[in-house]
Amino acid sequence: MINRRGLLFAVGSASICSPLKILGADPSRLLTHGLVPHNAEPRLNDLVRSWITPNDLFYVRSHAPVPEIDSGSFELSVEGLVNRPFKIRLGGLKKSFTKKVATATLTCAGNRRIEHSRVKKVGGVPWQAGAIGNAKWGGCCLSDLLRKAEVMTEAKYVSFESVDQIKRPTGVIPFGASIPIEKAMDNSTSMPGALVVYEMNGQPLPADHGFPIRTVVPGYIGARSVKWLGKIIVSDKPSANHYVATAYKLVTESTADQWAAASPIQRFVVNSVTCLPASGVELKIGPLDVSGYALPPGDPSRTIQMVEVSSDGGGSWVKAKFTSPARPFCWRLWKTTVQLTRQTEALLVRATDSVGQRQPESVDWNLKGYLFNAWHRTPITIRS
Ligand SMILES: Nc1nc2c(c(=O)[nH]1)N[C@H]1C(S)=C(S)[C@@H](COP(=O)(O)O)O[C@H]1N2
Ligand SMILES: [Mo]
Repeated sequence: MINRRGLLFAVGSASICSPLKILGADPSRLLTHGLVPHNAEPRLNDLVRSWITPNDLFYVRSHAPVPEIDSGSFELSVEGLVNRPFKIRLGGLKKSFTKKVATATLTCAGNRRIEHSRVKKVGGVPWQAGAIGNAKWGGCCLSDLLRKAEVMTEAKYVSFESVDQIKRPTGVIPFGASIPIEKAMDNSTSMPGALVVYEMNGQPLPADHGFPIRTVVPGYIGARSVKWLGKIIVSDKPSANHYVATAYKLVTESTADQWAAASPIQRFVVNSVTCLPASGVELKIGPLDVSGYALPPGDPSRTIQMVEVSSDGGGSWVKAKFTSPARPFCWRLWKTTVQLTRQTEALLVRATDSVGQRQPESVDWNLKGYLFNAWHRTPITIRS
């Protein structure tokens, strides 16, 4: 499929038929799973180049077309179990609340789904390992907005509602999420529990990433970071939105009982991926430079402590060096050199966090292919 910027690489089965709009991400630099709604991820060799992911290389996951919003008149509403509900424009948000810039990794719960599908086929966007990125998010602390609104004592959850329009078999719905009130109000560390964001890496939030306003919830799966945010609703219950009540749960069968019994996924899990070399390449016997990313679990007290790579199927492991800091909620880039032998069939990588929790060798299959964090395997061929 050709567009005016050159070749598009369609890696999914999604058909690409709509005219292209450049909306922040650069489709010519991304593997495109679909254009409307836009779903795309960077190639792993591009992704591993910098600790901060440039906006045009940041994965995009949208369930509907980007809504058209006039940022001058657009109002964010804070409502529900609060004494003083209010509405605020982008200008007001910038003026009335202290600006906070925080670095946090965003990752889709479906990252690495394509590997999950090899165990047994799953539906959904067939993500490789690029549905992850690390950005400097600029905005204000959700807790500051909630304090201004005066949260009532009955409050247990804070829900986010978007203004996008997602077509579902049951009708058109907005995207939604909710987080516990403790997470929403958390201001205990240098990292706020949640941010109301209007800047990404020093730029106004690109349209694809939620312009003019989105939430970013450090440590939680990407689905809790709601783009094109229209409402913040304080409640005594979690959101009834489809993306909280049904999707983003770990189930093995689509039965009403299973959906009801499972709780919504919130935190992401410890993970690591080899980005270089690419999967399937032909290489010579001898030393090989390897690099990639590792993600701590979304727990404020944990960071990445160790990354190990094996070129002999897990018989021996080489410890990688880190090229970025150990921080909660942020990925950590690593590199090392391994020896390839005639027997090498693949590279394996596994990460361990600061309390000694190691990535599992394999994971239980789930229907939607979420939270895949088995040891990452890069098959290679030895040149004879
Ligand atoms: N309004 C809205 N917010 C959304 C989504 C969406 O489709 N609509 N997708 C969610 C999902 S599943 C992910 S992984 C992240 C992706 O954020 P990004 O596109 O900025 O990378 O946004 C989340 N927020
Ligand atoms: Mo996602």
